[in-house]
Amino acid sequence: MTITTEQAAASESRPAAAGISGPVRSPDEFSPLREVVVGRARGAFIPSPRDISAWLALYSHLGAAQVAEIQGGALPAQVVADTEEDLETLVGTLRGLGVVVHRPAEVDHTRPFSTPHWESPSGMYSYCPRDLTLIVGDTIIETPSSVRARYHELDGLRELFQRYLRAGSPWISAPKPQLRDELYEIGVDGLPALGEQEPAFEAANVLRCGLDLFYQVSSSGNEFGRIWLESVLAPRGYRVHPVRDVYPFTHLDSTISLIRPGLVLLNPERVTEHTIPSALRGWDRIWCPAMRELRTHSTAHPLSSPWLGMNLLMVSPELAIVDAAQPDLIAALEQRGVGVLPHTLRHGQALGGGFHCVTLDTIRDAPSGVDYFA
Ligand code: DAV
Repeated sequence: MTITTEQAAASESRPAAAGISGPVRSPDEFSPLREVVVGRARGAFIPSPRDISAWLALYSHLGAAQVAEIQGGALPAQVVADTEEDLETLVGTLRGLGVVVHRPAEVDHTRPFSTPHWESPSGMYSYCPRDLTLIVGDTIIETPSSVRARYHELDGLRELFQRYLRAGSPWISAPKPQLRDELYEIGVDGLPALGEQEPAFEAANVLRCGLDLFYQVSSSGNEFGRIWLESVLAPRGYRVHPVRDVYPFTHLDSTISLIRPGLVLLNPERVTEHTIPSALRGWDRIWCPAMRELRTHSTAHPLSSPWLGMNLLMVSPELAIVDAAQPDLIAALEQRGVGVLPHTLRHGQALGGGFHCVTLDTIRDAPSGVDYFA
């Protein structure tokens, strides 16, 4: 029997045997979840803020004298063990709901590397798969993080993305940033800031809602990064809405959470009536109740604020995975008819990642190209 070129091409584009149900398809933050990546803690290394890109990303609210006292380093064994256990519990819940769960391959983030412009004494972690990869509809987009230590972080997801590519998913990357010293500025306040020399942003600066994306301009995403993203997505019919002057520090997902079409959760310390992105003004709002302090402080310098408690994962428009330590938020969601599965990440604040951060939804049951703001 002879095989035609078409048949050969078709067999090459079939999902490679293991584990995936087809190409990626995740156009929003809330449609029923089918496939997801859950991060891991093993192999993590917190980069030293002596590197200005790490200072900017992790401690940009602290002055030079304070960061001089912060050592980077491997996580204490107990933090790794607790976190692996909490992530396993999350994986068990998701699998119990019928969701296919992938994990990043093990990567040793303690290894140094360099480019012609700088040396990084280490990598960082595979704890937050949300941070560096943006799934927009059927496409995998690697984003240009401004953090030198994160340059090779996606090594742990390469094999998975190759499987999706074989299944037909376009997989692209922003121009690899050079991350030269000139990209980082020291403001008049003595604190580091992200410049505009080249496009730089992390995927977690973005929230997706069908044809609309919200892009937070902050120390982890510059205007040039927004321009690059728009250059790729606008010709495909997407609108990229800048979110400015809301939260200068880092990602968007502890400031705004899209719960379901027509319902948004807002951080009352960061967003006001005047700064709600105009596209979301017609939606019902939940102003997030004050956060209870998270239980474990495994470090003097946590990588995120207590607002990490509003960093939730929507499993469907009716079901959320939320920090068990935030009963007021859970009650507010339940009042709006959103069911909650309370979960725990004991060291989430220390490691800078809640349930949205530690996951990357690759397949949701959603039609593509929905205009939620028509
Ligand atoms: O402190 O609100 C959380 C970062 C989540 N990716 C914060 C930042």
